[in-house]
Amino acid sequence: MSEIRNIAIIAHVDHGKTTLVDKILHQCNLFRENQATGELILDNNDLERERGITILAKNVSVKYKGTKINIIDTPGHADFGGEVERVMNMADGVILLVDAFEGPMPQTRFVLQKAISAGKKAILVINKVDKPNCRPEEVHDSVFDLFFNLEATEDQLNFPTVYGSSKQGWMGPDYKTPTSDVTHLLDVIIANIPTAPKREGTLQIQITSLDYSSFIGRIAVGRIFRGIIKENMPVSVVKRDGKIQKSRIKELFVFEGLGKMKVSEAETGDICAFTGIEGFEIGDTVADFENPEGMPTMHIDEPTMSMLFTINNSPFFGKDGKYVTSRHLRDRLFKELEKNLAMRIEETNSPDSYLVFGRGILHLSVLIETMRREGYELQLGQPQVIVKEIDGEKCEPIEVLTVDVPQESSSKVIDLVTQRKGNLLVMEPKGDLTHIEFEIPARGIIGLRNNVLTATAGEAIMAHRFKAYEPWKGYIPSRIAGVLISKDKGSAVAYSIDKLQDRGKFFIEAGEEIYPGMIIGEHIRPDDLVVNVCTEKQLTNMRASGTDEKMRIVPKIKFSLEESMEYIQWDEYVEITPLHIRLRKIHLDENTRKRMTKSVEAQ
Ligand SMILES: Nc1nc2c(ncn2[C@@H]2O[C@H](COP(=O)(O)OP(=O)(O)OP(=O)(O)O)[C@@H](O)[C@H]2O)c(=O)[nH]1
Ligand SMILES: [Mg+2]
Repeated sequence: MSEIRNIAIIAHVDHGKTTLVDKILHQCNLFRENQATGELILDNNDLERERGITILAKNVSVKYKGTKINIIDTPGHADFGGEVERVMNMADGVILLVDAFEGPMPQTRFVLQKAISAGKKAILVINKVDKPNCRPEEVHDSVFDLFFNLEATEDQLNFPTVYGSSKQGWMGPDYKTPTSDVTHLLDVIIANIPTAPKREGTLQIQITSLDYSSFIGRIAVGRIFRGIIKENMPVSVVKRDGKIQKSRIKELFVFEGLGKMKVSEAETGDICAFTGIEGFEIGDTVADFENPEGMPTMHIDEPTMSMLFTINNSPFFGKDGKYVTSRHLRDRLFKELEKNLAMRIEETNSPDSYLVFGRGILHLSVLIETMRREGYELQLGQPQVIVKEIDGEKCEPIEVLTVDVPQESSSKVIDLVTQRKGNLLVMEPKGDLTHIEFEIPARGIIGLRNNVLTATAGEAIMAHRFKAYEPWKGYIPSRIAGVLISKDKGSAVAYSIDKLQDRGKFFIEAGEEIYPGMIIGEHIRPDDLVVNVCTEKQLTNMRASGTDEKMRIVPKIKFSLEESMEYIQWDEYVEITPLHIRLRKIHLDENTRKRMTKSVEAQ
């Protein structure tokens, strides 16, 4: 039996975790010469590839100098932080990766804190030392301070540091002397991360994550804490509430390379995947059939945000979607619950609408984008943060927000953030940028990114992370600008758009089909304006050609799905179809809208 090391790679978003895991896999010769190996083979679903982010944690495994190293690649985006905390349970140590320019960011702090309090040993990798303006020494010092502030033990403070460039495929002891591969890091892992202990006794595995296959369905994944697991073995499942269910393991797998290998038996310390347990939940312990002993329950993240999902009832419904009924919507959402651990659904008074709870805008937008691609049509209401009553007081989620901007734009950023009840905590130079930290209600962050990017000509780098629930901070101004709303149904005409350009910026272009009540642009003033852009100009007193050439229409503003979700207000929807993302007023009729606004204002 070989030795096993279990290690999780943790970091802020985009610091290079997946690239590093890829390079380790290559190094350990998992790819035959002729095999096509695209970049980032690990980010293997479509959305992960397109966006260049990891959404789900993944297990891989390599053999190095006779030792089996199980590596868990984790997502860096804050919305998926709960996943990182959970899967870290499977590891005895972590690689904390930090970008040699950016240094520790909000999510670095969050994941490191979890690792330290779970007693994990860490290896620091300062990555991206190939970046021209990087500052590895400063970054090393600030990471050391971070360990210290997070109350690391003596042993944890004594972490080894490795420098390198995942992208260039090397890791070494010194950032000024590139090596030719990543073996140095592998050696540091073997030397510093404890061997997975072999505990004898009856079986204990806590189900920590799940894998999903469209053939088999849900596959449980967990680390064998004690004992041995065999295929077809009868087991007892200890549920989170202590209830015991008799069951039987069917197929058993361990991780090998990028995939899973079917085995008849797996030993203590290894990470395995298995089928056969009906209706399992994360945190359940798979234990001995006769004398089951449960393991301590595991913390599972609560949702922080909700959105109304409703069927599409716009005048254009069903034009390009395959699945448009409330039945379709309901079935698809409930199916998602099987594998989306941080999601919840609540029914509403209407059979057409569901409240969907998630961990943030990105968490929900990944689901929505997936549904679009599958052929669904739906509409979304304004995202709402989850407010709680704590000791009789109304409390809301507060986040830590960091913004790195060129110095000349810093005051604009501070203005925008303080308008939304943000509190300035830190402001310091960082390379040729200014690093600013705030505390701000999560409500205030929705829609902020767009404004900050506009104010800084796209140069700001923003990141935020949940801190705590705190007493309600009071009124926060919502979107300042009103919108331009279409009066008519038809095809937008260039001439009419041109005439209205001084009224605002358009979200549509000539030739686009629009309907009454659809939001087609942003008004330069705070109130909404109903406009008609479907009429052709009167050709009679003008020469038809000639004048057209004078039109200079500003290109339309094109929102991403997330930007649309953050843009809309309480009386608006985002309409999602496989081919279009449209914004609209919930009440398409102008008079109904006026009545609604009056009655809301009266309240
Ligand atoms: N210059 C430079 N770029 C790198 C390096 N490592 C990764 N990158 C780039 O950084 C970007 C993010 O890399 P990923 O490996 O996807 O980062 P990640 O940490 O897995 O990101 P998430 O999973 O979304 O948290 C990609 O564009 C990489 O090419 C490096 O050593 N140097
Ligand atoms: Mg990744």
